[in-house]
Amino acid sequence: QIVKMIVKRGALIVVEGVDRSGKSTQCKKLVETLKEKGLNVKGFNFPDRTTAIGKVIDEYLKESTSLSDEVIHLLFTANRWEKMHEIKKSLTEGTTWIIDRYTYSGIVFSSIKKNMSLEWCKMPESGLPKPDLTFLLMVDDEALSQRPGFGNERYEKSEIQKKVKEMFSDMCTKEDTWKLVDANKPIKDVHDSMLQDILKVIEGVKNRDLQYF
Ligand code: DGP
Ligand code: NA
Ligand code: NA
Repeated sequence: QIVKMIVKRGALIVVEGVDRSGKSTQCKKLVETLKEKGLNVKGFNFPDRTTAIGKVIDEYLKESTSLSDEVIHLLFTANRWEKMHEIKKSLTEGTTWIIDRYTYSGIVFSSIKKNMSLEWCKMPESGLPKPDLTFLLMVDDEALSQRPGFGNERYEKSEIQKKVKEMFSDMCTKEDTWKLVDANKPIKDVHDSMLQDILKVIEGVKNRDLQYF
């Protein structure tokens, strides 16, 4: 008799939000907590600045290089594609991934630029795995102004962040796998609520196939 081992897949969880909304802090804590609970989990942050493409992106963000809007858009997407083989394999082997920024940042940060249509921006993302759950961390403008200031990277300007915030909010109301998170609350409260949602999703996706854009 052949006993077939069925490996339950891991969940693909994405955290989006404006700069300084606490994404990185929450991602780090979530990975720690899930590990403590004995779950297989990995944290990751896009853009991955360590690859050859990532180094060009890093220079672009630091404004030490300039590229056309189309070219940088495709590089950010390529930076996700170059990690995809590893992520997909790992998900099917049962590891949950918590990813700080993904396709949605790609679409939003590019499509707010002049002459960059939403449809064109979405095209190269087609075929990437769809997150099982996407959190949108939202912070009131007033609370945001109390947090440590912006750095001096290309997009760290209030008029850009305002447009980004509006477009993310709009996406969040339209997509049923998105969850709005009130990130004005203390770090621990935000963490606890995100954790509960993630645990439910990990349980729920076990026997469901990964979806693709
Ligand atoms: P982070 O390392 O998470 O702080 O991201 C760096 C910056 O890059 C941030 O301002 C958001 C922006 N960004 C992240 N992903 C993308 C993307 O896919 N496309 C574009 N145009 N910008 C992105
Ligand atoms: Na940032
Ligand atoms: Na546009």
